Amino acid sequence: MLGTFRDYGLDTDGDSKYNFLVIEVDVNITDTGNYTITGWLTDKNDQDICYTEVKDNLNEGHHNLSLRMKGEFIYQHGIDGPYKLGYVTLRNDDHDLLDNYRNAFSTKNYTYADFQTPAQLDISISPTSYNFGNIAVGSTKIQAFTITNTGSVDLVIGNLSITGMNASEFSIQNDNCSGQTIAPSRTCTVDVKFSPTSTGAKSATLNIPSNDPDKNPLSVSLTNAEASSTNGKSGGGGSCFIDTVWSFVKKESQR
Ligand SMILES: [Ca+2]
Ligand SMILES: [Ca+2]
Repeated sequence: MLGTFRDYGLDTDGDSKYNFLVIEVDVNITDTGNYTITGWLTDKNDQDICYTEVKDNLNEGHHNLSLRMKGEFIYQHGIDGPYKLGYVTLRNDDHDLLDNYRNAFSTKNYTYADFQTPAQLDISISPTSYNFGNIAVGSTKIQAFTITNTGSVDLVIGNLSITGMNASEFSIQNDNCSGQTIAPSRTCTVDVKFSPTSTGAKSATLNIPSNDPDKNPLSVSLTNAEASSTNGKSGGGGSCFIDTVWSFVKKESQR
């Protein structure tokens, strides 16, 4: 049977923000076995925040188990406490419902900002695109790019690559980024070399895969002077985006 409850905030990484709201549950067991306690956390208006469970093999007698509610969920919910254990259940190995309570417990008066800010995965690069300008056939130009971890957790970078129409005329050099783990606010650098083998508009894309879910891969446009002047002429003062799409459509239709 479920007994009394207590709560406290638990900071596991020393940044003074609670990684967990822990609700301790006293439980009285009459038969030794495996048990699961599941708790649903709600705000004071009965809106769900998250749920968690704790499983353990318990001997007959009194025990104290901890439900660890993830702090990030509480922060994201954005409502100050007190929070409530809106529903809690005790089940055995056969999933039989042995005990349950609604609105079992109300926590202390936390504010949501007491809890952990969600981890942010953010990659950025400078420059965000590059035009190598007018490079004669047979000569080369090298441009450096700096990748920065602008998030709050480690950025894991995969293998950089160059793809696109003229990929073979661009190459990656001095790659200090591929396969590296970049700490927050830290940077890595990579060079891209452009060596045109013929005249005309050239374009390719530098691809940077990483664990940033909304920019994977991060794409950097690589062009030369002819590529940009082609786009400029065909547009007649229209938007660059439409010019680019139109020249792409034309190239596709010529195939
Ligand atoms: Ca913390
Ligand atoms: Ca991101």
